[in-house]
Amino acid sequence: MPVVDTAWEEWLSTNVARGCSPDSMIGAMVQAGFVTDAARAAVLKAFGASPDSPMFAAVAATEAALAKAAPQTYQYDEMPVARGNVIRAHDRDVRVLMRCERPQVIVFADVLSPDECAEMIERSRHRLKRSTTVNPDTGKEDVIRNRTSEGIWYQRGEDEFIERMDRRIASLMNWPVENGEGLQILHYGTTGEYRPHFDYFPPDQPGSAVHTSQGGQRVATLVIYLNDVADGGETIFPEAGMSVAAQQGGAVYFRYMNGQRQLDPLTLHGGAPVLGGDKWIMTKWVRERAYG
Ligand code: PD2
Ligand code: ZN
Repeated sequence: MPVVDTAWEEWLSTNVARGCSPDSMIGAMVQAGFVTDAARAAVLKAFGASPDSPMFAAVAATEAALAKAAPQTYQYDEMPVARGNVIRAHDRDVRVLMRCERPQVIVFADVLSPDECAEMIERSRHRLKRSTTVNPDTGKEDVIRNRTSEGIWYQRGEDEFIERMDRRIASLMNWPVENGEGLQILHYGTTGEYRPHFDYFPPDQPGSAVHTSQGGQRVATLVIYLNDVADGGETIFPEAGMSVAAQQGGAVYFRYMNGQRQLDPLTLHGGAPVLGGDKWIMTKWVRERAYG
């Protein structure tokens, strides 16, 4: 980090004499690597401004306006998921295949056994109905073209089998089981897809309030693949240039809300069109607080 040495002192006095504004000089020093506090102090000293002078107040006002106007960049804080290559998740060892820091994505293998995947599919097959998405204006569930799949919801802890799945997933995500929504099963036939979207409820859209009133915002998702997809059907992250192939029992985790409640736009994601065979997934969304 630079310091205010004789060369910087000369630069400061020259720029004061040239009639430069304090804001432009502070900006130039920050660009050169100074922290804002140090740059501000050096510039105001060069102008001979005392803390109660109008120049002090004017600089503070400009900084406040800039901070408000600038889009806040998402700060990547620590993920809750445990470190290591194998994670003990409640009753099962889950293998980690890949971790990405920006956006925060983890790919797992063996979250469910082949028998558990088959059981989930068989339980769901006869209960399917066409999936809906949330209309951002009204907050109501709409059947729309963006999501060509059929799905059902299971209540959290609905029976012993579902409860075991809920507990394993909560342990893997390292997030309280009470903060999870009920599991959702989705089935896509050939050509079925889910166009890119965010799983969080956009804060600037009126329909979101209905959904966040209970449990708050969604913070992370786990998509578990219940079958091998013959062709296509990857989970895609277009902003990150990444895709995850659907492999039975495997899963993709992604986290989009940090501890400061910022939301990560790099988690834009979708389900690519299924080109051969069909695709079954089980999704868990988790909230900030207890849900349901
Ligand atoms: O089916 C998928 O891979 C997928 C893609 C994007 C699922 C979801 N989102 C979801 O359930 O939110
Ligand atoms: Zn999604």
